[in-house]
Amino acid sequence: MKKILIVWLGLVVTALLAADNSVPPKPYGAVPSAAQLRWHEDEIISLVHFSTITYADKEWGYGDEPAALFNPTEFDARQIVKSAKDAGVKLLLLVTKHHGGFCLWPSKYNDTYTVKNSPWRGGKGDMVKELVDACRAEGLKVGLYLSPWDRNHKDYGMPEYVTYFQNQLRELLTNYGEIHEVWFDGANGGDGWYGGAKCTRRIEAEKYYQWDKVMAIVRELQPKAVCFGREDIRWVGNENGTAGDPCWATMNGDGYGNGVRSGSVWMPAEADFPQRNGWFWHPNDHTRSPADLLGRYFASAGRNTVMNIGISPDRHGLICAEDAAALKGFGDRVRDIFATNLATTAKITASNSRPGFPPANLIDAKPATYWASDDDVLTPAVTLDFGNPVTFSVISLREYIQLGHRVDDWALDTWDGGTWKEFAAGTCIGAHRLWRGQPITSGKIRLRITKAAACPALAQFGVYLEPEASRREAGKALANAIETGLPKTGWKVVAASCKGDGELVGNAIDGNPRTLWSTHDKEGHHSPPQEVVVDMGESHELSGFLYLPRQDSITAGNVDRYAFYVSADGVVWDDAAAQGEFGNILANPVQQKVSFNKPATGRYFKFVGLHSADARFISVAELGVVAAK
Ligand code: FUL
Repeated sequence: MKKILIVWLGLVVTALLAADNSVPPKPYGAVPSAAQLRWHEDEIISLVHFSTITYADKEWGYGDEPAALFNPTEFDARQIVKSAKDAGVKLLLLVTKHHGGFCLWPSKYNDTYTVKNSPWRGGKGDMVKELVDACRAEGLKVGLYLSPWDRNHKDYGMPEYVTYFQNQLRELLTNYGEIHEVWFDGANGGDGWYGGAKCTRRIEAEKYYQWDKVMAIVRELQPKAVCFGREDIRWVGNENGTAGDPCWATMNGDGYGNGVRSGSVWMPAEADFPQRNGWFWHPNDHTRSPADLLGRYFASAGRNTVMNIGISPDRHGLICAEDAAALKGFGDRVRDIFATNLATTAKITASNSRPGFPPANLIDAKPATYWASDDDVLTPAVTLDFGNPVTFSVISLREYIQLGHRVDDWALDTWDGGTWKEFAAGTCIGAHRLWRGQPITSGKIRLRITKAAACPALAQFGVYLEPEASRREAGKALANAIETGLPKTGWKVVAASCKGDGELVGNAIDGNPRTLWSTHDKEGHHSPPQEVVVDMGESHELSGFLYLPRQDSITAGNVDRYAFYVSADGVVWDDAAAQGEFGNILANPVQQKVSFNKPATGRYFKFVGLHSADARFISVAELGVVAAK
């Protein structure tokens, strides 16, 4: 009897399967791993930069900033995590050790330069643990950034350091529970303190760290983690949070940038940028407004990348009120825009659907269901019929990326009662593609896939109306804040080591950030050091100076080491009022603001570009000075 029942049940199941003739499309090209898929879903993540250099006003530590500086008396991990969560952040990446080498956890491999050696929590604290615990309590995933470059370590450049680096990675990936992202920065080798040697150490980054071993540690200890900078996730190529359009998730091997259509590996881009000008907190820095962050969200998460906002605790160990408010303001705007998907009220039809993959899957709010066309239908269309006209200004499209990047081109139309009118068109969709425009009113919206490499498979077609107040703010271009400092009226260049083609040296003080002084002329390039002397017309008491690198997306000539002098008569020059490094200026070419240790008074200043990254010449978009209060 039991046997008969089993046979009968078997027949019923077979019959049911035969009736469901739905066959999913075959994947096209490279597809994401499970870990990459989870990362795509996070959409907004955040890097936290905090170290001894928060107290030394630097972007890159030289490696000799005393551990005794590190004493955030009000440090509150929960406040930091909550501020990020208010912005909609799903994963928080902690910079456990930046290039300066100071470790935020009491590493057993380092007795000289960690939180153990600082006054914070009496040398008994573990900041990585506190932040990880706070993330878990607030429901955020955790990622860890460990800088390969270490300007503190005496062995940097030698095999011993690689062992140290790998030991630390093992320690971090063992002691702090589940980690979802491991971040390796690309800045590597150069000058540093190196245990007191104070020298330059160059390494061959691809070979030196033994990446195969490093990756084996990551895979062994944290199989759910994606790795930024190697194999899984690539850098988008700038630090302003904007992806190219298109920005494909596929690549041909490691690298960075906007991807390669039909590349052989799935290695999507992360678009990182600091919420302030720099990655570390600096006094009197600017914070980006909610509207600015929202613009970057559309240009990153809305272009098939993950948005990574860099947040930075201040010297108290807190996200300052201004930054916390901007993060929340941004999160509120995103939540408001996407609160109501108007598409769910429409009748949805498709020009073609394969059995089992109806267009209704596009508006069911389930990322796991999708609409797909028959294999031989590469340019299908989907129509939303609202019955009555609706007003919208944002469209959200998502491919079912488990099946790869299938769509090349698409277009959107509205129905004016008699004909269809195209209002938007684009290329890559991928994990998420957002269109943001002026409000449009129509009773029908149509999505046309106009080119695809394989039959399209889409998980979402969303339609939203951005609140008027938020839309009005959007007009502001995404620009980095530029300070002018003291007015430059009456300023004159009185000497320059090279005036540049056509006496361009005046461009350095013309108040126009778009014009440049570069030290090349008919004779060719003039390599650093190069200097300019400016007469300000009258004497001022100064607290610092401003250097604006070129803002034309080219980094050639950007000064990365400087000296700045102030003089009463332009003849006698005392010691430099400031001398140092513009850390990270290549990746993040924003205005540099340097504060003097003590005010300097004079009518003349001299700016010396001691070194530039490409070492052939220097360039300056603008110089300025800040008056002492
Ligand atoms: C860069 C680093 O050099 C910066 O200091 C920062 O950590 C950023 C996230 O990556 O390239």
